[in-house]
Amino acid sequence: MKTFLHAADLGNFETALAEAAAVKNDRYQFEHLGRHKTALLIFFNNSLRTRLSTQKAARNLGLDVIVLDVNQGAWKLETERGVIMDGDKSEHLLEAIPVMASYCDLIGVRTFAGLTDREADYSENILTQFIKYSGKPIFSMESATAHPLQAFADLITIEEYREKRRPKVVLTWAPHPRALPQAVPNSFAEWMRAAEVDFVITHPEGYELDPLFADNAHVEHDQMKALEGADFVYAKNWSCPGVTNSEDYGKILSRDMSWTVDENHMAVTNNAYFMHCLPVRRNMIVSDNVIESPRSLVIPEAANREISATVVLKRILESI
Ligand code: AN0
Ligand code: CP
Repeated sequence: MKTFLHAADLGNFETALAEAAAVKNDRYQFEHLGRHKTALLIFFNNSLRTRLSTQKAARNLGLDVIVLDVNQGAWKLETERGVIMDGDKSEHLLEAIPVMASYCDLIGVRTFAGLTDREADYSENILTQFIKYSGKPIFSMESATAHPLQAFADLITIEEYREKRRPKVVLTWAPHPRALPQAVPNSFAEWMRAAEVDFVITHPEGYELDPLFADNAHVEHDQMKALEGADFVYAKNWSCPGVTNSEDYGKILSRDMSWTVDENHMAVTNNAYFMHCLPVRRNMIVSDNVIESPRSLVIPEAANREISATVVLKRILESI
């Protein structure tokens, strides 16, 4: 594996899930693979889970790890070519990428969507430059449009907890005070469409996800109707993807608190498990009672980030 961005990069899900189960059973069994190799994890944005779980995964594989927080201690980076660099940015990504690549064997990048320029975000303009100019395998740790390490951990979690062969999985939009990227719901939709589940998306009008990720997915705008009989409820806020109206890209179109997942919502499900990638704002996205209930999977889901990252880094190490 040379890049990890889309579900297709992982290949067959059954094989990947079997590998995840094997890794979970003995997470150090591939420790030899990373010997004398270094993973560089570059963060343009904040992180708790991705930062910790990916470092842990790298160590499981015997890798050395370097973590760089670009905004804390490094030079401010210009990312656009042709700019006269007379502002506060001291270094260009076009020099920084090959320099950083010279110290490592594989690179993880966290670079959120700017949410102002749809075309720049959906072309993954920063991650693409890393792929082009580093000469090293690149994996997304949430880039502009996708969060595949999260989606893989979600898939592993659903596989572990499903009580029937083909569970009903509902992705529901929920309100949030700030405009958030579409990366998590994009990847979740992409992965669930390829998984053995009945997948339904529910959101207010105007929040349609990009067909690149959600093409032909079943969308039900009536949230309560969508949740009926659900086995898994996956809540997440996202800003307007600008599919129906590109001028609304990155905007907050709804603050409707009736979408907050509470006990009334869970009551119409098939005693569903509750999922969220975290960090989560309580009583905006989900009520205290639901996130604290025995059916809440948010902690095991986060723990599975170590497993998804171990499988992905293992696959990369096997290819270099
Ligand atoms: C980010 C997002 O919604 O993409 C990260 C989630 C893993 N969330 C926030 O910025 C709150
Ligand atoms: N779920 C997730 O990626 O969390 P962090 O933003 O804390 O890494």
